[in-house]
Amino acid sequence: MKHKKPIIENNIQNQYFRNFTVVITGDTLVGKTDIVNRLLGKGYKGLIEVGEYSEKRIIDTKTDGELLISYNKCPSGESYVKYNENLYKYGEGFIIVFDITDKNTFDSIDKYVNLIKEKSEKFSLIALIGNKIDLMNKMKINDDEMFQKSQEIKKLFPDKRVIFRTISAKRGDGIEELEIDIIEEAKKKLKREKEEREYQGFEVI
Ligand SMILES: Nc1nc2c(ncn2[C@@H]2O[C@H](COP(=O)(O)OP(=O)(O)OP(=O)(O)O)[C@@H](O)[C@H]2O)c(=O)[nH]1
Ligand SMILES: [Mg+2]
Repeated sequence: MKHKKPIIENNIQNQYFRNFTVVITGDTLVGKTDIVNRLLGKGYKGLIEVGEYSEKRIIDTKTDGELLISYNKCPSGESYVKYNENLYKYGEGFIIVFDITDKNTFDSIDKYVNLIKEKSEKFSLIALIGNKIDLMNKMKINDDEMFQKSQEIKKLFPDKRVIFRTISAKRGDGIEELEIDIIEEAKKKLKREKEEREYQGFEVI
């Protein structure tokens, strides 16, 4: 008869399994920096920050202990193409941001979706995010277009989780919901990898 035995915890291995890498991408000035600030609980700064591309946060969940979520902003500009390709490669959750007041940023979505398709090796979540909903009166994209776009992405990745939300980094609308989506996905990843380890026989004698 087989018995379950607790895994001998290896710190490095454990750290790896408890890390979830989120990549935030989208055109310049759509609000990526402000969204990350919000997700980190830093509030809204309304400033363009330069030179800070990766941030981390430890979340203490009741059931799963500590979970490390890293938020990696894709910097804008030609000189960061290689840097961003690397982020795409390791990204597990993607946030594609567009500005609801700027149609060009919406039209760029396909570019980022294609990059995920080409480069990403292990993602499970895409969050399509329309930012600046506080400027509703200047909205340049209608609800139908946004819905259609999210459906297109879903069709392209039928086995992944694709969500669509409109938010305001300025007011904080929709940030909590977005964070819940990310944490849920990170927890699923932990569960999946634990099951894989069990399947490989690490936990069974
Ligand atoms: N009205 C409004 N303005 C916002 C919102 N989020 C960001 N902004 C403004 O949009 C501008 C750009 O925001 P950033 O967060 O720096 O944009 P970014 O996507 O990080 O831009 P890059 O770093 O150049 O790629 C700033 O002036 C912000 O104040 C929002 O929800 N509502
Ligand atoms: Mg920025």
